[in-house]
Amino acid sequence: MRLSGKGVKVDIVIPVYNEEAELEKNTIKLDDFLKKNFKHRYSIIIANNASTDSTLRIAKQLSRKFPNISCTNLEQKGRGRALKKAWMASKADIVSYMDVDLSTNLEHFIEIVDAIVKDNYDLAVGSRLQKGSVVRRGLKRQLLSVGYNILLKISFRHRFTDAQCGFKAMKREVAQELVPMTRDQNWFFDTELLLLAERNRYKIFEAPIRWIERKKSKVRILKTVAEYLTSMARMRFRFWRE
Ligand SMILES: Nc1nc2c(ncn2[C@@H]2O[C@H](COP(=O)(O)OP(=O)(O)O)[C@@H](O)[C@H]2O)c(=O)[nH]1
Ligand SMILES: [Mg+2]
Repeated sequence: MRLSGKGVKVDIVIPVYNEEAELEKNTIKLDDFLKKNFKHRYSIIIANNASTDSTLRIAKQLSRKFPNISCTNLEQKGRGRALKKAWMASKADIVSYMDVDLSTNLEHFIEIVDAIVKDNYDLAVGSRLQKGSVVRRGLKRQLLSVGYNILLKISFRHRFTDAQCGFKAMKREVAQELVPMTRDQNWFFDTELLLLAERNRYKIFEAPIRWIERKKSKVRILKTVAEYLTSMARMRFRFWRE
């Protein structure tokens, strides 16, 4: 279904885990940016789980203070879990998310939402691995990301270039259909969602983005690589079976 340009509402989820240092500053920065530059109605939902610092307290304060900001909370860890909960509860026309460190230049948010509203794409996501992407990132993470996406391509022969970019938007009805098909509650959720989207013939727009990474990361590399490999194998078997 095509969205009509008028009266579109967008939900932007910010998944957070122990982000007391950046949460307030970056959420306000995002809200200010949207107030000035975004022509649709929007709401920012901070989706916390299992934080052991004052993230939840800060999220609650922000949601009391700013009309466009609210928060959700889950006891169990996992970024996928947080996104699923927030998206499935959404009543907006478009659901989206971005990492709290705002690694992706915010101008791209307008671009990916336009791709859905104006050009009728079903999903629109950022890519750090396309011609035209500008990426400042640690060498180790960049190599892992390239390696992972090559391996994925060999296994699934899909068209998208960056499965794991923390910057994605889609029609809510698409999320409503795809999210219940996903199994992962953690990082692989992003890959799973895009593979399922392509398999179900949804149109995916990829924007080459400007990505400047902060130094600290929540990703535990070895554990996550092992999780990706087993999840990939599981997904491959699932697609063969179906
Ligand atoms: N809700 C939730 N968010 C998480 C969890 N783990 C990481 N995040 C968030 O996911 C986003 C990306 O994390 P980051 O450490 O920047 O990952 P990187 O950019 O891939 O190194 C940040 O907004 C984190 O706070 C989690 O268990 N639950
Ligand atoms: Mg990051």
